[in-house]
Amino acid sequence: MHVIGIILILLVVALYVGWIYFTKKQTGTAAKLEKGVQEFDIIVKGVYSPSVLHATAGSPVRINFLRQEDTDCSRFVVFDDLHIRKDLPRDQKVTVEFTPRKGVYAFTCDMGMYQGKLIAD
Ligand SMILES: [Cu+2]
Repeated sequence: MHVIGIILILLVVALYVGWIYFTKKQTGTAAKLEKGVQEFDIIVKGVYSPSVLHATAGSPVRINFLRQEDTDCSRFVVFDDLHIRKDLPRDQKVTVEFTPRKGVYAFTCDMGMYQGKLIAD
């Protein structure tokens, strides 16, 4: 009986630690606040960096993309759920603005090779 109790306690602790680890991994890069707008700067070069953004739902977000490469792959950034597709000319800041609801907003290049997401909660 004692053994089962100890196993149960260990299981609960393991689940708790796993949950903390999981939610921490999901957190992503925090915004800098500019007059109430949650602002992010993303460099597009081989990947989106940062690629995971963490925002507060219900307040506006501004994502600034700066593409520092010539490869055609990353020429466009697409937010499928929002029906946003933007051209990213090299070395020009391109801004995407929206107000997220609670959820995850994925963004990719046209072919889905570059991947990023904004998590709003
Ligand atoms: Cu691509």
